[in-house]
Amino acid sequence: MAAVAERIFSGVQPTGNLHLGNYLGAIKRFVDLQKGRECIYCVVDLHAITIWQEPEDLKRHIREVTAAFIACGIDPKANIVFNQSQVSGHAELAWVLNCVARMGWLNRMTQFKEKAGKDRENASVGLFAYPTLMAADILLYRATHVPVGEDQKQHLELTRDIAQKFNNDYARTIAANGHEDGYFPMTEPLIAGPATRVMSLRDGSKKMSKSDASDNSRINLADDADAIATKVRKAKTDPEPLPSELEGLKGRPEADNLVGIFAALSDGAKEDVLRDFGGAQFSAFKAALVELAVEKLGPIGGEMKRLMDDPASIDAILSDGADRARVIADQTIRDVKDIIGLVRG
Ligand code: AQP
Repeated sequence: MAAVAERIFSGVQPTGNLHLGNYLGAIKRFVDLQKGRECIYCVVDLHAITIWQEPEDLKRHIREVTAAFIACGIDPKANIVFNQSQVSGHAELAWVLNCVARMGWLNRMTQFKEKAGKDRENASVGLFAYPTLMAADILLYRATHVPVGEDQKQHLELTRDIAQKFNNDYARTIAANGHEDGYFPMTEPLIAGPATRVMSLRDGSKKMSKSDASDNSRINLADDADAIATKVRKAKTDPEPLPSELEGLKGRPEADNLVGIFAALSDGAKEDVLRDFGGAQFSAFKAALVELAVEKLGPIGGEMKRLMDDPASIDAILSDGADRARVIADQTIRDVKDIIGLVRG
């Protein structure tokens, strides 16, 4: 079976507090990419349990990410939207890829080092193997492109290394089973735009993150207009007015971050924002940013709440998506078994 010409895959973890970084770095791009392409968007719940999740919270967060996908504009009929644990192929292929990936490769992953912190001995094995599960998510659908934020670049490079090694190790049986040019594609990351790495509103050197202890560090997709306004007004800045040229943002991480957020929310570039606000004080710029953020995010939060009031409908969307994902995934698992020499009934 030949690989499809272009297939998009990406995922978001249901770990709560979906934020502006997740939206601008990932979900907004999922929406833009869906036109005319085959897109598979996954709530990666098996990734979430690599760190402790309260069972009741996890269920709610799985539905919340699904609601966010739909509220942001992803069409679950035209695309495949589902949660990872409903398609067993993810875990099956992850095991195979664990046997392809090398310890040295995983030892270099910076996200594991950041998330495990100093207490590495106490981190779950799943957290260490997280990147091979991510490779499995992508390769299970032989996806050609993956829209992600900047923080996932290293994991995408690893996915390519794993795909390459699999294709090399099994070149003979891949060809014998009728697959030309290797079995897995060399998946391309899609990391573009002015907000591929949205930073904390409290510290311009730290990524905006769900797990930051300070809620004021992030704008949550579920925040109402008042919360958005308060957080933007409290966002850390410096005493200088905004520059008129990109060059002037160098060494000013907080200013750079707010300009990037404005640009992404207005579908423009940082240059456009500086053309309009160069020389302005932060008080004026922040007021305009609040207005824009409320205009763009307010309806998303409202729609998420509406969808969350009907969990049965969300579950039906996930179930339908999983049925359609399984058709592709099962074929890959059959192919992989044939390629690596496992007997199947
Ligand atoms: N700050 C960010 N800027 C741009 N993109 C971001 N993403 C995450 N944070 C930013 C992108 O969002 C997608 C889904 O992320 P995820 O939930 O699967 O995992 P994550 O990257 O671990 O998210 P967080 O918020 O940073 O969670 P914690 O605090 O648990 O570590 C990905 O495409 C990611 O690049």
